[in-house]
Amino acid sequence: MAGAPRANVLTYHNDNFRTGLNTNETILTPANVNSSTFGKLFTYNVDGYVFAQPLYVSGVVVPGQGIHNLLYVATEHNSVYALEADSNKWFTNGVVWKVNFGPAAITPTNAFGNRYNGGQYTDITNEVGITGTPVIDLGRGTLFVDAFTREASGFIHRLHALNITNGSEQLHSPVVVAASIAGTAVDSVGGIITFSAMQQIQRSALTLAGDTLYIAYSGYADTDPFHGWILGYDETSLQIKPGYVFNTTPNATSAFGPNAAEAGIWMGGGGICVDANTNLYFQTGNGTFTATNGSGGTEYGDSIMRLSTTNGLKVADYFTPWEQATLALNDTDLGSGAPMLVPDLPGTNAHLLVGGGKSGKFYVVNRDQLTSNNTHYNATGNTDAILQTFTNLPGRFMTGPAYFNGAVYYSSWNDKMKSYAISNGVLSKTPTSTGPRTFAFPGCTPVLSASGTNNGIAWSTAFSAPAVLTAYNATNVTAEIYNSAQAAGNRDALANGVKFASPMVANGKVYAGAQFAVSVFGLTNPSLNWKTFHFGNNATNSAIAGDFADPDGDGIVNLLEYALASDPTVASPGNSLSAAVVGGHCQVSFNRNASATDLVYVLEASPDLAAWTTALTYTSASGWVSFGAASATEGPPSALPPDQAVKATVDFGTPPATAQFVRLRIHR
Ligand SMILES: [Ca+2]
Repeated sequence: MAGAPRANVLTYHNDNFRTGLNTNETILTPANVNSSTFGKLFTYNVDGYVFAQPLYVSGVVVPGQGIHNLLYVATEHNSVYALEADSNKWFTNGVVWKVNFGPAAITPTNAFGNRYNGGQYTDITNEVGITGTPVIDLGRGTLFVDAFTREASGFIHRLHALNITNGSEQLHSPVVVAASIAGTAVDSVGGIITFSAMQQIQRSALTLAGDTLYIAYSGYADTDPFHGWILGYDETSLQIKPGYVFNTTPNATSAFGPNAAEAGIWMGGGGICVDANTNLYFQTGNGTFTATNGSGGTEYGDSIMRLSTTNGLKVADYFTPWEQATLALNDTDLGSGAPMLVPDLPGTNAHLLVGGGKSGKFYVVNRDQLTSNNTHYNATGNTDAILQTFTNLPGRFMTGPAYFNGAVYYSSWNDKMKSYAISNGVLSKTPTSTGPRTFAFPGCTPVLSASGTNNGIAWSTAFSAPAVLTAYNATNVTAEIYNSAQAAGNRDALANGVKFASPMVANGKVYAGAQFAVSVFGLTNPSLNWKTFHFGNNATNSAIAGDFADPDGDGIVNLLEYALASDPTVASPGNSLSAAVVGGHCQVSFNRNASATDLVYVLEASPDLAAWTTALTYTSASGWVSFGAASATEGPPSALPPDQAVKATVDFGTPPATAQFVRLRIHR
């Protein structure tokens, strides 16, 4: 499968619908994800908690260092790491580059976010730096991230645009986040509200739509005054585009009580959703609501919003649950959970949005018109004019949904992994299947991996100490096919968890962030990994994938194709092995497969083809070992795992007295 698609994960939950779905996964299947063949490969220790979902770019050419899949990890210590995604053997312990943006805000603190807990901010400890998931523009080779720093002048949010190859700041970067908007709200001065970094947490994932970068903000533990803000930056100039500032509660005065304004954008770390017409969808937390039909009100607490973006940010539609006043009064944010846009399906109501909130309700909405007859908000009744409302969740919905093959997956607090089939714009009334594990606070935020519509797996991370990575056959989530607590001796144990963490799957690996760590999971046998990549479901069929089979009929058996990083499914007579006399020495070159860590390479010499002596060996554990005058040099990888070719050149040293024969022997 030379043409097997390579996945990138450039934004939270894979796409701007926030489906969490990667359909280019050709290695991991329900058959091989179990604790016999799948597990933790290694862990990257990092300098802070990893709230942001890790991102991933396949095939980055690092100058002078070859081609690599890279993992991008942001921490609450205000660092961004680019890490080798497949092994920590390259670069320095796998770290391609790391940048730090300065001191994060140490917590607990009474300096900000001090409304609850005896005046201490404790929601995110032990520091607040980077919380929202960054976003990558692959065409520009740029990663955008918001960092929160504590400086002599106070607390600052800065937008950084980093070169994904080397971590350097791109042109115009960084910029201090600063914004204002007309309004008469409690914190306004002279009819202007000014963005206050200390009052606003950057919690939700960053969003890129066209050439506009959206960054949304909320409050630290509901500490007033704060608002929901969305700032739309031109990604070239890193300046806010005129008209691209939106405030959820711009005119909330003290007439609305002691907690006027608010309506933050948290969404459990989820991202603003974007449809094909670049409309933005998001949910707001509790706060002032005045947008009763026909009132002209501009306050949108506890609402699902659609903004148009064609001429600045404008409210295009909204849905507010009938009980919004109660939600606001009891800190029962709708916006604790994240929405998802459902990919278009046949039948009626092809354009769906699903999402839930802290009230324990889950909503299915027609995003072309969120409410029937544009009711928006039912001020006098106790029903909502939307497609469907689930009222029977076991707990608060504070996570995000995911999608695969006509089904929605979600779990609330104290809930289980559940899948619901979609038909004609509604979800099945009861789950299509339900998992066995109860997820305590805050529930789980699933992601899905699949090869097209086959081999679907639903993944999630349980927030616990340690965190637990779990996997389910997506077609029927009844059975947990894997969890990281199964293997003996804590083989697969994660670090302690962080709230709302969502794992990420790309190209045969699963990445799970936790406290001070990101762990990398995959097939534990590199040979099985290679065979599955090339032979799919035939990976364990010895007639096709066996070491001494030659399914492409080129005379090179699979073991040698594996060792030399060639494609076993495309006939390529000949191989990368070549010999020459250089400076009077015999030199042999070949492509060693750096992913074949289970193989032993033995270079041998003989004067007569009868007596062979070992000149050099290569093992993953010891590298090249010389048994005499021979030496080896290697270049950087010229291809991606699991065919990670590196050109090895072996010099046999002392000129032979007579003719010399050399050979390469491969074994496990
Ligand atoms: Ca072959």
